[in-house]
Amino acid sequence: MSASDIGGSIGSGPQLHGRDPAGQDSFETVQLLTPEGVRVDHPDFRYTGDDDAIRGLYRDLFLVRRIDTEAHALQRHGELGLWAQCEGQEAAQVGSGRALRAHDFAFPTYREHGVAWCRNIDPVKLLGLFRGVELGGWDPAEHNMALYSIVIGAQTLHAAGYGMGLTMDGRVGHGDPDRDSAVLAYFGDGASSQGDVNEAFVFAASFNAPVVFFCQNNQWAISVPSERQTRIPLAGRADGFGFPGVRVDGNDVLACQAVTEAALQRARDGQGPMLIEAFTYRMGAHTTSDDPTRYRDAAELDTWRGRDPIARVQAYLLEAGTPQSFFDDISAEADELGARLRAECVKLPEPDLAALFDHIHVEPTVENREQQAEYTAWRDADIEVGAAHEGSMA
Ligand SMILES: Cc1ncc(C[n+]2csc(CCOP(=O)(O)OP(=O)(O)O)c2C)c(N)n1
Ligand SMILES: [Mg+2]
Repeated sequence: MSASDIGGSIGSGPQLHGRDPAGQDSFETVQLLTPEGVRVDHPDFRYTGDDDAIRGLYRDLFLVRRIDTEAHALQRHGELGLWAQCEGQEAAQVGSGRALRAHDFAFPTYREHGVAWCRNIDPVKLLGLFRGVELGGWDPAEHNMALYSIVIGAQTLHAAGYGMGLTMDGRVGHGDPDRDSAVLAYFGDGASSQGDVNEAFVFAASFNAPVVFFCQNNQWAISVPSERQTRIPLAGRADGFGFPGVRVDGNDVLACQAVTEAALQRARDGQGPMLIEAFTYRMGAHTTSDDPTRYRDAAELDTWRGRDPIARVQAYLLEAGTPQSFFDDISAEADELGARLRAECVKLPEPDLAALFDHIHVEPTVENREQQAEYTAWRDADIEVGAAHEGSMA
């Protein structure tokens, strides 16, 4: 099976960036909305929504960016220990996230704030993890989205296993939209070098699992550029594993949604895995602990600012006659969301550390209970010593 079976093909495509040491620009890239906001046709992939749907996507993109900006500011104010920005990757995340159906399941990394938004996860829950007061933040079964994975690539194996389980449970290939399901596994260009990711590809291919592997190639793995991860475009790797690979303009929300919808449907229909490489750019730092000015050119960032995923949707909508009041309303909604995030972040409750022991196994072992008792005895003694010490100082 090759990429051309589903529409992706190797050929000349739009030049999307300046650095090209690995021949990256020679792989066809699916694009349906240009950086100038002009809709273009593709022979194999079509965005089927109307302008109202595109206005909905604009709202998603705009609010996700506000979540990211607010969380970044909260970290700088000392309210979060860390934040991993998704600025620049909103289209890849919202486009793919909106392609999911309610009963599909997503496996994210730590940067998929736009996907969490599409899975109806309250962004305050994202802050809990980065504030260090939550072990995860949400119930994966409630949202059909796993918790963030900091262990690079590990979630792709979980996704492959979950996909194999869907097949065993008879939830693939019945032509029943209420029953057939697929899995969307996110990972980065750096993660593509991990053994876990390659093992997940092998398992998913061998068992024809309904898994769509969605690689956000944001061109950096902390300070390591993507040309140190691969000498061929990442989408081309799929061929070696026996499933199709398609590269999509990751800053084009329409193309990301159209390609992911096609791949998920293919998986639900029982045609097995597929790799999507969303070619995008990490506009921010790796995390708030990183300083990208030490390893990348300011000019590169400027080039990619010109391909902003939100600006092109706005340009299209303005040209299509969307009134300014629509954009003003979304902006006001974003202000409200930002204010809520700031207010609720600082009110997040401190965790009861003794409860950690409750979550190690479904049924706690005798050892778990003993350790919990030992911890609470130590904690309470410490509190008493502290209180006595305070008393003696008075
Ligand atoms: C197994 C493992 N190895 C190393 C790390 C340290 N680490 C954290 S992020 C990162 C780079 C990941 O890059 P990429 O996959 O491109 O994702 P991005 O951060 O660009 O979204 C590394 C090496 C880790 N978290 N887990
Ligand atoms: Mg990366």
